[in-house]
Amino acid sequence: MCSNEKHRLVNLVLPRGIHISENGIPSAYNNYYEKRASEMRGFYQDENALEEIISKENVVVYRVYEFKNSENSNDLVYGVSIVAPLKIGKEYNMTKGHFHETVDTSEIYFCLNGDGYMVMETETGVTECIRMIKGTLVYVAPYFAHRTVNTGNQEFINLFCYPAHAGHDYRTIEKNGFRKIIYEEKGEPIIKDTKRTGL
Ligand code: PAN
Ligand code: ZN
Repeated sequence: MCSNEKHRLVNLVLPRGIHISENGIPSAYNNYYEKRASEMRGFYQDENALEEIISKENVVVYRVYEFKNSENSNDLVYGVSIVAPLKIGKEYNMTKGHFHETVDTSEIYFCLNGDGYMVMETETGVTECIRMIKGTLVYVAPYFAHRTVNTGNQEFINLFCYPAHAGHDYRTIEKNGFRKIIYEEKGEPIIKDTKRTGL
């Protein structure tokens, strides 16, 4: 079978161009989700500070707009995540973070706005925290759990793209947390070890 015949046998997904405006919202997407403060219980160090935020106004802490066409390994998922500028006690706001279920898949993030970090670690304790400002590209290598942290005072907006068969394992981080967190000290973000260091 020649290659131009192959596509007739599968459901053909058409190429697509979208526009991402200044506020990060793509002109088209087929999946949207948001996390409110109440869905982040157990993720931040200061539980009381989180409860205070929830009781005042259960704010949206981050939003994700994406295109997901399939879970095929030859396909890509792409979209934008927007992390609100917010501190929970002294800790900067962040995404939950995850390993990919297919743990040897990688991902690209490209910062469109704001100031923050990509916090990454492997199961065995190799850690990397990379500062991201507008224009920074981060390659999240295979085997690295990853989360974005907003250390600035604007929305932290990132474009992401990953293989469609990657899948998400949230359980490991939910249970163990990351080994590094980003805290505010004297008005500056610092990277701190959590109780969970090493293996
Ligand atoms: C991103 C993330 C997105 C939200 O699409 O899913 O930034 O973060 P959480 O998934 O940790 O809630 C990605 O890394 N996908 O693989
Ligand atoms: Zn990911």
